[in-house]
Amino acid sequence: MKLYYAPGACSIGIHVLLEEIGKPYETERVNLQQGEHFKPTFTAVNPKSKVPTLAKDDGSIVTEYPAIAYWLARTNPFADLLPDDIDAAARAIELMDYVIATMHMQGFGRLFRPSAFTPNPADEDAVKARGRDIVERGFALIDAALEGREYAVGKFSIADSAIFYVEFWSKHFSMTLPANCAAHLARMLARPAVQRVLQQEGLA
Ligand SMILES: N[C@@H](CCC(=O)N[C@@H](CS)C(=O)NCC(=O)O)C(=O)O
Repeated sequence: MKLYYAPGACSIGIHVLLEEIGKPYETERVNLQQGEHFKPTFTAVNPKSKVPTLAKDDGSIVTEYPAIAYWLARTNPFADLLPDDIDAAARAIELMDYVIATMHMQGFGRLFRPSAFTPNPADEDAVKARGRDIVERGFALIDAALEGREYAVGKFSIADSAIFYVEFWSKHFSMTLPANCAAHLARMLARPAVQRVLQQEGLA
């Protein structure tokens, strides 16, 4: 199994899941700043030019964070990354999808790359402000979901890996996380798997 990743990108959440599973895997760094993800060696693997991308042992490829996380959880049941209870499992997927589709793609997307959301450079500050609103509203919802819980659905699951990467990103934009999210981030940072990933990605 090989994970294509970029340091500190959303792929960090999948990297954490691989460390939590604990089986051997390879990593290949993709330099997004240098546009490596648009070069033929990478587009031959993932024509969508995105990380995370997972190459399975049989050579087939899985893309899209929720699909990779779900596949890892289902193929490694001993790691207990998705609850057996169907309602709790649906809740974990619901939270993960909200983090990725809304907070990341709509919110942080506007903050990282406002030019992708408007053809007019003069509008970019307004785009960023809208991105910040989406992210802050998202953290308020995640904070409520975490009330009285250490992890999103009680025990650690694929949802926490996604919540972790947006919490981690909040520091780039000097955001103050609401209390339950701040405690969740601290809890995640204390997990040995997360510490190993931060070391491996050069972010410790
Ligand atoms: N919908 C994708 C989003 C992945 C994504 O946006 N990855 C970013 C890094 S955090 C990326 O590869 N960006 C490169 C680009 O868009 O040029 C998923 O769920 O995996």
